[in-house]
Amino acid sequence: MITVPALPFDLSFDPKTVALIVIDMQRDFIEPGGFGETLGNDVSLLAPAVEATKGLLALFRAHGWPVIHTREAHRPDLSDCPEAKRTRGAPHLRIGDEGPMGRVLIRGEPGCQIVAACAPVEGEFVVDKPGKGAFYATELTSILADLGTRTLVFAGVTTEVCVQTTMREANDRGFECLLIEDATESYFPAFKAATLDMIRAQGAIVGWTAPLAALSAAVSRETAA
Ligand code: TIU
Repeated sequence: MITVPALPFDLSFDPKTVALIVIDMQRDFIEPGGFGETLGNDVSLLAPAVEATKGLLALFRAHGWPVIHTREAHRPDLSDCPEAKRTRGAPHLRIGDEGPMGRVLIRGEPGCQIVAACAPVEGEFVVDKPGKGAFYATELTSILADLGTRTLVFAGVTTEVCVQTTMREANDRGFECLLIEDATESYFPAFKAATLDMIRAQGAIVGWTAPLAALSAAVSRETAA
């Protein structure tokens, strides 16, 4: 077992049943000209999550533990994008519109791709999801059942939207969830802080949080033993 000094208390997991899920580290959210910016956000606020996510990916790859990437990605005909989502807010580009990185949040378009530093490698799962939660209308449930996953380690963007939604879905399905604090960011720093608090409140009501360094050190201690 690996025991991570986390909040609100230590989390122990069996490395045979752990998986990493990296939520929506896409150009559309992280780079200028994409969906995040068209919603009026300062996308540079998400940049710090890239380095820690890269480190987390390296840790999982070094141990051969499963990695799942998600993308918020709609079909080109928008048949999986309800009007309630497409017409939300007053962006200058809506989902499906042609922008500087191709059609916004559409499968296969340049903006929809995961940023190069966190790109999937051979053997990793990539799940395209039409919603905020990664379990809704995707194959994630069966992927995790096949892997025998019990503990999910989370990274990605944005903390209070797709990351938190997916953590709550995972918690309802019986997974233990650990969010890596420096591998997630929000366009609203106060929302990130509040989300971390909400997740671990009431005795880990949704899950645990810890910095990457705490997980890495715990893994090194156990694998050296
Ligand atoms: N707008 C925002 O903060 N996030 C999203 O729309 N999607 C994700 O979080 N991936």
